[in-house]
Amino acid sequence: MTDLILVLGDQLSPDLASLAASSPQRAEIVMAEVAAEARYVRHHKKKIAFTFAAMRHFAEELRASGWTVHNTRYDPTSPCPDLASAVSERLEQTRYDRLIVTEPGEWRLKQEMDTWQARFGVDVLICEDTRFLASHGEFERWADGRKQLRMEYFYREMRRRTGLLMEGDKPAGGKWNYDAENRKPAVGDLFMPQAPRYRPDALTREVLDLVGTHFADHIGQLEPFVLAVTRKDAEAARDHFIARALPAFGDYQDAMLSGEDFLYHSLLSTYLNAGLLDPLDLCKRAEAEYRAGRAPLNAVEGYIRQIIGWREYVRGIYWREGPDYVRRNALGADRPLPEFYWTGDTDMACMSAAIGQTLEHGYAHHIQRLMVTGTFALLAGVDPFELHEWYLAVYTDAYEWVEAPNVIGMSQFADGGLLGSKPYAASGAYIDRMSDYCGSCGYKVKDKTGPQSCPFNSLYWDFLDRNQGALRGNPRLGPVYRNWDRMSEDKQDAYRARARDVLAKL
Ligand code: FAD
Ligand code: DLZ
Ligand code: SF4
Repeated sequence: MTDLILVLGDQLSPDLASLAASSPQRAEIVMAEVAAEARYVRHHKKKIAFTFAAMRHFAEELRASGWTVHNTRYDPTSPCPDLASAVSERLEQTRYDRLIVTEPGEWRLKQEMDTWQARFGVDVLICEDTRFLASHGEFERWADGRKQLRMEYFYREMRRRTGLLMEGDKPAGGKWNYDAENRKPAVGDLFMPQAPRYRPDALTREVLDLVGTHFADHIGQLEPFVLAVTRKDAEAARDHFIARALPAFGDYQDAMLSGEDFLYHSLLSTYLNAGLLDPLDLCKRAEAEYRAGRAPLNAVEGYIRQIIGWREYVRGIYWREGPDYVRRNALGADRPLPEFYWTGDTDMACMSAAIGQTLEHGYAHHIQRLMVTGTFALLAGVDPFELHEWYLAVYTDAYEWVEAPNVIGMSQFADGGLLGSKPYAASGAYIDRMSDYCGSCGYKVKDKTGPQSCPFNSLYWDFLDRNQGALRGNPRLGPVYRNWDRMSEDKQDAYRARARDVLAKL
């Protein structure tokens, strides 16, 4: 046998570059469920179960296509607790001329793999991950020499390159971006799409038993487990979204509603990131709905922008900025992450809802991640690295390449404004406008200060006050600081005092 191909838990794609670099006649595949990957953060139980179950089903899929696959199942007493030892064990058992991998999605593994050729004494071929639309080189060429790396301009390049929603060289409908139409608050409605549920088969049940036994110390609820773990079911989830939710995706993209954990979101990031779905194929299917008159342009453009725009752009930033990106802390925030992020046990209705559903499903949608749990941590001055580890652990779609720029950059402004021109700081009024949470909250969103006032209100001004050195010169915050300056000293002190109380209770 000439080649050994290592396939990782988020590389479950038949057209993976490392598979295309060899063939079933020349290569064997190794896949390994290992403690190091399952435990490097306290991953949600559903995330571990999803990964192991999807890996096992993919191993079957590969075998059916003629590949020989060695997939080692998780065993807490295994002498191979990490990927390197799993590879090394195979190299000891059989002579291979080459080890082939597709580059991983995190710096820590990439740096390790760069040492493998010397360490194992075998040629190592690390293939670029062609499942993304923009290669590293293409992103670098776009970014080099620009003063600001604005997602919007990158996105337009991607529209031109893919031809998605283009009429010749013009954007469909005459505008590139229909975001302004996508900020409607939602109202409960009996006909809202229900998230699809997939019944675990025997292979998945074995994994659920294993995770229940060996990862009881990890966070989150394991059951009910209804995620798709096969390509076929992930494709059914994709078709369900396109038929049921896509037409209203745009209108309610930023909305939050008590008891409705998914609204009109696609719930497909977990499948996209693990390789069960192909991003370009998904976007083409969404575009076809617009062309057929079944979904409006604001919905389809908004959806496609998230995928060929944001998803590709944050990945470009992650690899461009290097392994220390996750340690950036431009605002010097150092508060420990409040314990209630791990339990959901807080009187703030918005935080309790976002964290509660995160612990239940391993899922919260974008505005909950950005404007609820993210904004609260930003305002409270939570250490961005601790927060990053939380986001990486709790979401079933989380890998550093996509999680870190969203947390360190977009949500916490810890990279000093690479991703966003100003921090996503907001008072309770934003959450009140976009959700129905405040109606059932013990705090009063209209109260600015005082013991019942919404914590977001005083923390907002306290955050701006505390961070004047870093933020006052930001042109987009000029009007906000002018409002602060116009306030009486008594009012400013009342905000500071209430913020002190809130922070002391954390
Ligand atoms: P939809 O609302 O249906 O969006 C469609 C798709 O667009 C998603 O499936 C996703 O693939 C892509 N997308 C949308 N927004 C982004 C974005 N900002 N960055 C990258 N892709 C995007 N996304 C992850 O995939 N993994 C993460 O670990 C992750 N962490 C995040 C942390 C924070 C603080 C924030 C603000 C956002 C994070 N996101 C992350 C982006 C986004 O919240 C999720 O992609 C989305 O909520 C997934 O749910 P969905 O599939 O229903 O998305
Ligand atoms: C997330 C995850 C988990 C929980 N377990 C494994 C595993 O046991 N084996 C494996 O190959 N991959 C796993 N993964 C996904 C990896 O962590 C992921 O490939 C890296 O973080 C790079 O993106
Ligand atoms: Fe959240 Fe404040 Fe509204 Fe309560 S009042 S739900 S804390 S925004």
